[in-house]
Amino acid sequence: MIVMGILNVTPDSFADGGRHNDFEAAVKRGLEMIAEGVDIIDIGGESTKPGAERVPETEELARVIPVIEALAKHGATMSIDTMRASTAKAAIEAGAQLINDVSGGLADELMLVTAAQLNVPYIAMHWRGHSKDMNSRAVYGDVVTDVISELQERIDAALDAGISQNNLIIDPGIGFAKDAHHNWEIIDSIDRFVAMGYPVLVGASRKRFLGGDDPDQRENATIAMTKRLSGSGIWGVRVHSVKPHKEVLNA
Ligand code: PMM
Repeated sequence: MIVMGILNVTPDSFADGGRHNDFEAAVKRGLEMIAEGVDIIDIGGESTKPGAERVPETEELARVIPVIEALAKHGATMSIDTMRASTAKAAIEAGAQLINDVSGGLADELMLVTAAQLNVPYIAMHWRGHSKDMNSRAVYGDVVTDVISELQERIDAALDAGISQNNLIIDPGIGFAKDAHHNWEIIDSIDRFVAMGYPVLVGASRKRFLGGDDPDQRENATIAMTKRLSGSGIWGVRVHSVKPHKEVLNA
């Protein structure tokens, strides 16, 4: 199972916001993750925490592109965490190898066709709308069935746009338009997502449903989550700390 390390070059992400917000700090953290054995570094320039406002494209590019260029020189494998086709394209050209789109192609109508043209792996996450008001969209009949059918629609749209089956990765979108109960139901039924036939990425790291008010204090629960998921057939976990996850997976 792969470990994707989170590198948010943002002032306001919920767990690491402000920690790697300048070029030097971001590159330093990226190099640390490489030393810790990270498989993919996920670089983002726009916070998606509940309530977050959008960041202009120029600002997003200014945050992520220099960091991607610098880490590419060190041989890093990187994904670009963006909802914008233009940012995805610039990031791939700067040296990133995968696109991680939390909106699954819904936020930018050019995203799917751009990912198809770039011919790189594309992570489609389950999403119901921008962070500003996503909590009000956490209404489901049966959450697992509904998320699977909405993800299937995104898979179909991605394939229609020309993304190859081999390049598609899916993600149930833990914490996106979902309350704690929804998140746990998805974790408990992760085998149903694996059965959809695509590699599955899970991003539970330090999210609120793991308990407590301080994201840093959710680290032990995050490591336990990785261990719990390790036998489930998922492709990878997206996490803030890398070393403990590598250790628990090798234990
Ligand atoms: N969660 C966040 C951001 N990007 N991408 C994927 N594929 N899956 C996730 O669960 C996910 C994501 C939440 O914000 P963070 O970057 O501060 O963890």
